[in-house]
Amino acid sequence: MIENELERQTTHLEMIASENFTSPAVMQAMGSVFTNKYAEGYPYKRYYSGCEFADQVEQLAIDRVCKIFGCSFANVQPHSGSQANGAVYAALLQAGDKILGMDLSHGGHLTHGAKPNFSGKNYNSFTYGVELDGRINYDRVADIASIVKPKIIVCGASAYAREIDFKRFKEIADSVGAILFADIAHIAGLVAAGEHMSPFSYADVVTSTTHKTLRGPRGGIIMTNNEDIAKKINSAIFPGIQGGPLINVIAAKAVAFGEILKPQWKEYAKQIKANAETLARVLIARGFELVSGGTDNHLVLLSFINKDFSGKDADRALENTGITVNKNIVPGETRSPFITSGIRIGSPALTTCGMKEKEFEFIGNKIADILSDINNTQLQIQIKAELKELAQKFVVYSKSTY
Ligand code: DSN
Repeated sequence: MIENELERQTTHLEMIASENFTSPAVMQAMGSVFTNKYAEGYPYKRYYSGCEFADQVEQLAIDRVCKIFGCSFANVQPHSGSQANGAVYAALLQAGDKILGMDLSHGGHLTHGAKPNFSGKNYNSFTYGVELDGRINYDRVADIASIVKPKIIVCGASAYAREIDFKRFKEIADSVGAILFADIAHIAGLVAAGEHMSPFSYADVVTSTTHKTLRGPRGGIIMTNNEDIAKKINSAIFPGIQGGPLINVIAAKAVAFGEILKPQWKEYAKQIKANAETLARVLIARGFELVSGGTDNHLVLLSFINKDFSGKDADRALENTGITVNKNIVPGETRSPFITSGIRIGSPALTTCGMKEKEFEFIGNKIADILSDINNTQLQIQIKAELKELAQKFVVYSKSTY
């Protein structure tokens, strides 16, 4: 099954906006002997013996991530982005407190207060969204905040193609005395390179996953410049909601952070944006509708709200040709979350493979060909062969990579 997955990853075009290809060094660290070690606690303050190397590796990950983002405190133990967000709430809120986050159907995340999620069950959650133009209207967010008076405002998104104005969010948070919490899971790799506004001068606390644009192992991180918040976050993660940290994953985070600190990272982040922009330009030129009319970051959100096929249909047609994306709810959605009226397409993984504007222009035109004649299975078979050839020219892993 692992060999089959390797084959799938090297013969398909990976365009899920939240996925990426880690380096073999990151995978080696994840598969290292650190997987055997229990290390409850924090560096140099553990509950088990034999942690001297676990201490060094966790401290290295902390030091590197603080250097990347220019922040003072980091917790690198969250097993995922959801655990990181859960720890922020546990550290700073009481059950029933009000939180204000971006609506899931407008591009927010489950953990930003969606009702089926713990964040919507344990806390009194309210939402803001995007306007008909697909963009956040900050004046409207300010109005909602002034009525709700939340204890925390969450900014950050999973399916929003435009730059997030953290400065404006801080003004809104200050106007109602709220804590500002930025979840930069999707854009962290761009922030690291200065290719997206940084939240660190504005937000009280910042979380991210480590496996999206940061191109590390699956996991989460929490960062802040506030010592008091940092102490509460550490207690919320352990012993609050997690047990033993995954030191092998923390070692892999340290490797990934080391890669981000290299000068090539800036080029990678710039290319992610250039590739997404190329994709947006081609799809618009071919008559497709993009939520917000374009992109400032690593993704485009294609809307079929005015078409007679759904996000699910588009997802399946693209999968038939070897392009992996995900169906996605769009603003003003009329179909169910299992069907949807959109697809989200991202550039980070194929940019890691070395693809540039030329390849994204080619792929954008193929996507347009497929979606313009969505039931033409003959065409899908023909395009699949062309795209497989392209994918195999840009593989990042060899047969011996597991
Ligand atoms: N599942 C992630 C994404 O695809 O954006 C969010 O956690």
